[in-house]
Amino acid sequence: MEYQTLNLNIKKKLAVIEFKRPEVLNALNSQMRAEILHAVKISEESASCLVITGQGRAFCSGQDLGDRVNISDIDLERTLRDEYLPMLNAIYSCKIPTISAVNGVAAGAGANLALAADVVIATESASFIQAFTRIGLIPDAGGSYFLPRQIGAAKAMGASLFAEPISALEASSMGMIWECVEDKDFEERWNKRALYLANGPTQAFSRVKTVIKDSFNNTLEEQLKLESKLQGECGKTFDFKEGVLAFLDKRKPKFEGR
Ligand code: LHQ
Repeated sequence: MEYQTLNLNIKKKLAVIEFKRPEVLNALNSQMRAEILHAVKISEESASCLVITGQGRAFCSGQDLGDRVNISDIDLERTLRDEYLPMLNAIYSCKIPTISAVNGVAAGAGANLALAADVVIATESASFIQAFTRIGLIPDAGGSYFLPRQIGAAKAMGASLFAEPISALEASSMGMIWECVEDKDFEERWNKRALYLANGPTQAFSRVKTVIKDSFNNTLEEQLKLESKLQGECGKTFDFKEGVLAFLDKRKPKFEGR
């Protein structure tokens, strides 16, 4: 598939999706949603880690509000159900670790798309805006799911009602994202993190995702059973043996993802 709204670059087990509509701060239109869905699926099949980032000064400004004619005709329920839902599900349920490298402002559905990834790394000058109520809407694109889980109901409520920009530093200290990095170090940092994940014990990484995400729906007993099952599977991998041998030999492990 030839993409119009993004670049997909897959090299050495690392897939990078870069949004490329900088003139509208990488706002999401219908085509872009379809292309993101496609690119995530391809990445999942061909790489061991996926990074999502934006070209220019923004990560993503959410729904494309540019088309005045279409915006008044738009069927929000259908758009969310048929276009946003599959795209967000693909990111959230992606089998390989995902990183949102938030290079600038992330607003509305753009903020929540970022939060759908496993790890969010933001540059110091980036910000997150639950912009929805500014235009008379509620948080969508998973915002009402991710925010209470990540920052608790009180902060989720304030972020949604006031729709104020939350700086990357604040987002990091309130637990919305993994880390905020100085602008000058940003690209090097996310690349380093992504390569670490792409070349690590990927069998364990995929099970880390399952065990953390499923914990929200499980009792302690169910969770302990799930840990036992998945740890049993990890115990049978090459990477487990390699990890232990490397520890005993006092050397760096050479993981193979099997
Ligand atoms: C844009 C956009 C944009 C088009 C900047 N669209 N052009 C789901 C289902 C269906 C429908 C409804 O919504 C949803 C979910 C949502 O995502 S709702 C929330 C939609 N997003 C927003 O409300 C955010 C709108 N953008 C902004 O508030 C600002 O642009 C932010 C705060 C992101 C950045 O502000 P500035 O740094 O001051 O930049 P700017 O506003 O000057 O924007 C630069 C250009 O980008 C400008 O175009 P121009 O031709 O004047 O240079 C904007 O019109 C354009 N742009 N966001 N979402």
